[in-house]
Amino acid sequence: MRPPSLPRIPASEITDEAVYRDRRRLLGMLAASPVLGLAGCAEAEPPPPPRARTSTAQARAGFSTDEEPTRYEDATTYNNFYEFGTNKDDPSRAPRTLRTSPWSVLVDGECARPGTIGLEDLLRGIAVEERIYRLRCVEGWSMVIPWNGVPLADVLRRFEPTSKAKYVAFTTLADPRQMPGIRYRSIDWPYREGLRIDEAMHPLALLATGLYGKPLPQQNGAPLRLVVPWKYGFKSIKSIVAIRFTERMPKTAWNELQPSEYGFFANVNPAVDHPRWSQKTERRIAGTKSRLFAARIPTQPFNGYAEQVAALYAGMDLRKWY
Ligand SMILES: Nc1nc2c(c(=O)[nH]1)N[C@H]1C(S)=C(S)[C@@H](COP(=O)(O)O)O[C@H]1N2
Ligand SMILES: [Mo]
Repeated sequence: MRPPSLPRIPASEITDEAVYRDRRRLLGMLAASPVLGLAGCAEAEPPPPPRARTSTAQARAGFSTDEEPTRYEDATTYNNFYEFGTNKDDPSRAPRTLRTSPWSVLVDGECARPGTIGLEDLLRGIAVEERIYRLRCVEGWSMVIPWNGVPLADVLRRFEPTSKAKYVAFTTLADPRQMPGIRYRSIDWPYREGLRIDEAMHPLALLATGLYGKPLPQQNGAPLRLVVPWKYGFKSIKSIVAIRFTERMPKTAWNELQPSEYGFFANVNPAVDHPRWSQKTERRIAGTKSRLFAARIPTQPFNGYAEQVAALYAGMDLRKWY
């Protein structure tokens, strides 16, 4: 029986806990039987993006939401960063072992100016902006986080991608001495993500260096992480050490692990449920009340950024390309 002093945990929270425990258990199952992970085998390439591009002139103002932000404390203690463990509080409780300075990023592939570049040089001359974005995790919870960062497009253009650059692949550091979670073969390290080039060049896509006006803490992906607010959170890869322009769709960590559950595109879509749970609603962790009492709210197509990004997917079947 539950001791009377403990608060009752709302059903919404239980569902959410169950979901991420389930997601984590999947990793254990897959690790035990490597064959399962290959179940989804090679898919056909998706159709090319539509010609009509979202114009860069589209106002950058108005990108930030005025919804109630998440507390700094919640955004920095309730994290997914499996390199530091699979519990939500593992990344923030882990010793500060990640060496974030000096930090360099290898940029290569289909571009005219490949090379390894220090973080300061990578960002030099690009104004840091604040963007208050919704972050929707595939597990069914969300936050509103004020990020500081630079448009991804401004950084990518420095390397002069060629006409063969159809995708951009990103890689996280995978150093067992700096990241205690790496010794568990949960994910096939290093964590990898990718975007189609037009997605990467979209003005909403941000390379974040900070949140709430402070440098990124280790648990949020210091010193450099992606933020793609219209996609499920797993696309927003942390602690990036490599960026590659590719002609083919790159392999990505969660998609490789379970392709039927985690698509390459992973656009937030309340109409397409995860095979094991609904995506129609989300638990919004925001404001001053405990996250145990977070409100359940409807999930919006493209996480509320449809006006800005829906054109990128014109003519694409979003049920097929989830
Ligand atoms: N390298 C790496 N990047 C990652 C993850 C991870 O485990 N490893 N988790 C992803 C997931 S599932 C989410 S929801 C977001 C969470 O970002 P936050 O902890 O800053 O809120 O980071 C994403 N980026
Ligand atoms: Mo996530």
